[in-house]
Amino acid sequence: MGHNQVGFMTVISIMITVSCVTKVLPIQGQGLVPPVSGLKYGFYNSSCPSAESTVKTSIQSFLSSNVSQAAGVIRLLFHDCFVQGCDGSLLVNDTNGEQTSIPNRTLRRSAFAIIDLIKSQLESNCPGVVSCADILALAARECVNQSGGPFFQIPTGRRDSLNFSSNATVLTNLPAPTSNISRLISSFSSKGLNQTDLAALSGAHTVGLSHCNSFSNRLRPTVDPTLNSTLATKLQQLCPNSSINAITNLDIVTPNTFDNQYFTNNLEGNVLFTSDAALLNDTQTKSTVQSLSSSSTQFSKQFSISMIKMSMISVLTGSAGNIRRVCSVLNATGSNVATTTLAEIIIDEFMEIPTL
Ligand code: HEM
Ligand SMILES: *[C@@H]1O[C@H](CO)[C@@H](O)[C@H](O)[C@H]1NC(C)=O
Ligand SMILES: *[C@@H]1O[C@H](CO)[C@@H](O)[C@H](O)[C@H]1NC(C)=O
Ligand SMILES: *[C@@H]1O[C@H](CO)[C@@H](O)[C@H](O)[C@H]1NC(C)=O
Ligand SMILES: *[C@@H]1O[C@H](CO)[C@@H](O)[C@H](O)[C@H]1NC(C)=O
Ligand SMILES: *[C@@H]1O[C@H](CO)[C@@H](O)[C@H](O)[C@H]1NC(C)=O
Ligand SMILES: *[C@@H]1O[C@H](CO)[C@@H](O)[C@H](O)[C@H]1NC(C)=O
Ligand SMILES: *[C@@H]1O[C@H](CO)[C@@H](O)[C@H](O)[C@H]1NC(C)=O
Ligand SMILES: *[C@@H]1O[C@H](CO)[C@@H](O)[C@H](O)[C@H]1NC(C)=O
Ligand SMILES: *[C@@H]1O[C@H](CO)[C@@H](O)[C@H](O)[C@H]1NC(C)=O
Ligand SMILES: *[C@@H]1O[C@H](CO)[C@@H](O)[C@H](O)[C@H]1NC(C)=O
Ligand SMILES: *[C@@H]1O[C@H](CO)[C@@H](O)[C@H](O)[C@H]1NC(C)=O
Ligand SMILES: CC(=O)N[C@H]1CO[C@H](CO)[C@@H](O)[C@@H]1O
Repeated sequence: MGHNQVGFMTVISIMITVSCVTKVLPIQGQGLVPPVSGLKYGFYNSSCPSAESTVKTSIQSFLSSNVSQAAGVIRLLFHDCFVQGCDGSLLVNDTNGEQTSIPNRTLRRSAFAIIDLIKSQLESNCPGVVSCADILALAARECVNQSGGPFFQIPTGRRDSLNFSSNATVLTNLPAPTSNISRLISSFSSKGLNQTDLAALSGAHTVGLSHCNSFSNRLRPTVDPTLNSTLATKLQQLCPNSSINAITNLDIVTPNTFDNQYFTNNLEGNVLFTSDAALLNDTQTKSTVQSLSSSSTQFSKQFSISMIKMSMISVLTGSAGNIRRVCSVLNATGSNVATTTLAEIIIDEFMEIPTL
């Protein structure tokens, strides 16, 4: 073997080594937030080494047809975690469950379908190993990064709920878009999230859509004076009365990019909900809005920290709960059939049904 060939073999073997090493992704930001008891960074390293990369590549393919899908998945994590913890209970499709409550009526069916399909892929790679609650947390993490936001590690090891909450429980746990600042602070604080987390996480409204219903309280009977008057005029044209429930972008400047634009919009009165504008009514949340508006680096870091914290609310770990076979169906029901289909991702209801 000549010298060159040895060199060549060495390069090949380095490449092989490097590609083996990079299979388990370097843990970025692992130290940002210590995991709660029972969760670990890289929980599936040995039981299902492809878990995180499968979620990543699946989300890549779903977003390649329309990046707007990212917002639907990110919102699911918020709704799952705030109601009975990040336990996949929201994902269960039942006519009496969490999905039927008022705040859930604007969750995207396509987002539920995305989670069901990722689960079915993981069930063929690693049967019975990866929970729906973890898939949702990892999928939301990917959606943030793949729509332009930061990448951060999420501790895993969540288990799935054996039940789901009543629609009345959902209403008491999720703050309404008409909430004032004291209601928002107490809601987040009851989940272990402080004012910095509240302001940073509200920055998720840098992507996605809203129906007129959700902000019509700021247009009628009188226009909220804290709403930017140029935006108020546009929204009145879009939503002239309560029978029109059109949709519009949450971020009026960079609607599909996960950036810190939401905070600048907020300071200019250009956010849709009372709950967004209310962040300026508390000195602590206001100062977070100001500093995240002026630094995208600080936004990336604080949003990552707060998302990790949110993703650990009241998790089931160890031998609690179970690992559901199909995310939209409780194990006990026995059925193995997902209630969602690929067609629901391709035909996003936000595209085909402009009104509720
Ligand atoms: C602070 C309390 C919050 C309130 C009151 C709130 C309320 C809402 C409302 C009313 C909508 C629009 C629904 C519609 O009319 O279609 C919405 C959309 C959205 N929310 Fe929030 N939200 C809050 C916090 C969060 C958090 C913490 C996250 C995630 C970290 C989040 C992520 C989203 C996303 C991504 C959308 C767009 C969904 C889509 O396009 O499908 N929100 N939110
Ligand atoms: C999984 O692997 C990563 C990267 O080597 C490591 O940082 C992490 O601690 C591991 N986690 C577990 C639970 O083995
Ligand atoms: C809860 O669900 C029931 C039946 O599924 C429905 O009749 C009721 O209106 C819902 N309540 C709320 C608050 O969404
Ligand atoms: C729940 O199941 C019903 C059919 O039983 C279906 O029409 C609906 O789209 C499903 N919802 C979700 C979120 O998958
Ligand atoms: C998305 O994550 C990758 C690491 O996986 C990182 O290099 C990239 O900068 C992230 N995107 C943004 C916009 O931060
Ligand atoms: C669901 O189960 C959990 C324990 O895993 C329990 O704390 C919760 O109260 C139950 N919720 C309902 C609606 O039964
Ligand atoms: C905030 O809203 C709650 C109801 O959600 C109400 O009880 C409270 O009086 C309001 N606070 C202020 C300062 O308006
Ligand atoms: C919120 O909690 C974080 C730690 O998670 C801490 O760094 C921050 O100072 C707290 N903010 C407030 C306003 O208490
Ligand atoms: C209203 O929004 C525009 C940008 O759309 C901004 O230039 C203007 O300063 C805002 N007005 C106020 C009072 O903040
Ligand atoms: C903020 O407080 C002011 C005065 O205290 C009030 O007029 C305004 O409605 C509040 N805004 C929000 C969004 O709660
Ligand atoms: C869920 O149901 C399947 C099929 O009955 C079973 O094999 C599996 O062990 C169950 N998972 C858990 C953790 O209960
Ligand atoms: C992407 O989806 C959104 C909402 O679902 C829709 O408004 C938009 O037109 C779609 N974009 C493309 C390029 O299909
Ligand atoms: C996405 C989702 O589950 N939406 C449900 C919300 O509640 C309505 C009314 O109960 C259901 O019809 C939707 O399927």
